[in-house]
Amino acid sequence: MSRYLAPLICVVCFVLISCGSDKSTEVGARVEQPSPENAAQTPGPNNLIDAYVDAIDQLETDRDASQNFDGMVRIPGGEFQMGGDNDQAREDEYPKHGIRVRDYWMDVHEVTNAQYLEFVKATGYITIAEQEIDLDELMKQLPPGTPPPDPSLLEPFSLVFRAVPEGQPVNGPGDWWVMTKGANWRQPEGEGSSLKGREQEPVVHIAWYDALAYCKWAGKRLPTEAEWEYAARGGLSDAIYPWGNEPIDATKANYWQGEFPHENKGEDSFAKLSAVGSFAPNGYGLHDMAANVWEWCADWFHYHYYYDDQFQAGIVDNPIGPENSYDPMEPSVPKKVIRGGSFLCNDSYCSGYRVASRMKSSPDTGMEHTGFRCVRDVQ
Ligand SMILES: [Ca+2]
Ligand SMILES: [Ca+2]
Repeated sequence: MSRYLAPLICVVCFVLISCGSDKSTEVGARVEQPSPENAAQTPGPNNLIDAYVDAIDQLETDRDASQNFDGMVRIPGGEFQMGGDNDQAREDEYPKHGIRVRDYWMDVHEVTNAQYLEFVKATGYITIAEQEIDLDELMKQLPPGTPPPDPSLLEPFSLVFRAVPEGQPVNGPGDWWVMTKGANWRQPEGEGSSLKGREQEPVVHIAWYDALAYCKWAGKRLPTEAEWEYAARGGLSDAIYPWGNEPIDATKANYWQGEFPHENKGEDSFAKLSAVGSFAPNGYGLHDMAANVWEWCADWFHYHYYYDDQFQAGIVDNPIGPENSYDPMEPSVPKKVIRGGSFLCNDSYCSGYRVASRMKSSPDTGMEHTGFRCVRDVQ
């Protein structure tokens, strides 16, 4: 769900949901227009996107941070087959196709609250979830004549998970995602919550632009989707999970045990986030490539991207994703790729912790289950 579309649901009786676009991995790159197949329907908060990009442009890369390789591992480049490996794979994971990536450095952990705090202290950066909704921009997206929404709907908010009581009907994500005032990376569950004792948990409620801002300061970038999957596979060929083909269990990752979205048994000791590195690393020394939090990638999400002609012609070097976004579930909303699953995933719902599993989200929207990790080019 896009941040600017969530309040609309409260104002008018039509549902517009989800997220935004840019194939370039260059920090601060402008968001491109959506594909022709959805352009006519795409709402255009372009002034807002300009503001997000300008905020990133104004950040300076920190000299010390940009030379710090602590907590990173060099991923040896190579070839692999990208795409689905078992019958849980969804249509957008096919066809499998050959990819070659160069060497790169990657964070061994998801970016933590402590790391993001260091960035914010150094720069004064304010995340999107901490900002009020701009009434003028919101009104541009409403039908002419629509009365302004109640001012309370313009207050900063983010989306927080709430389990659905047993017996209550479930229609979709709107049943368990709650617009929560005051929820942001500093207050993950909203007003009254804090980061005390949670410094080593992954930072959440981070929009794609907020992740990009951190990357610029740290002299890093977001991984491409191909780099992310290559790294998640940890040197294994055609395996389902970062650890191989053994089914997931409570010793392997922080995911959801029980019936989603009703009962989380917490057999892995974590009902929500776990401190990064609480589970064993994969073959490249990377922790939590399966679950804990979804991780932003640089690429636009396009449902049919794997059918791109370039992939049919042979092995492709270092792909950077499609030029446009397309999600058939929400064609009006451009989205970026997120990978790896979260503490909310289980086999009955999304199995997002499979290395090939693809998901997507609006780049202006942070959520309680979405964070990121960074990569850096080898010089
Ligand atoms: Ca768990
Ligand atoms: Ca993860």
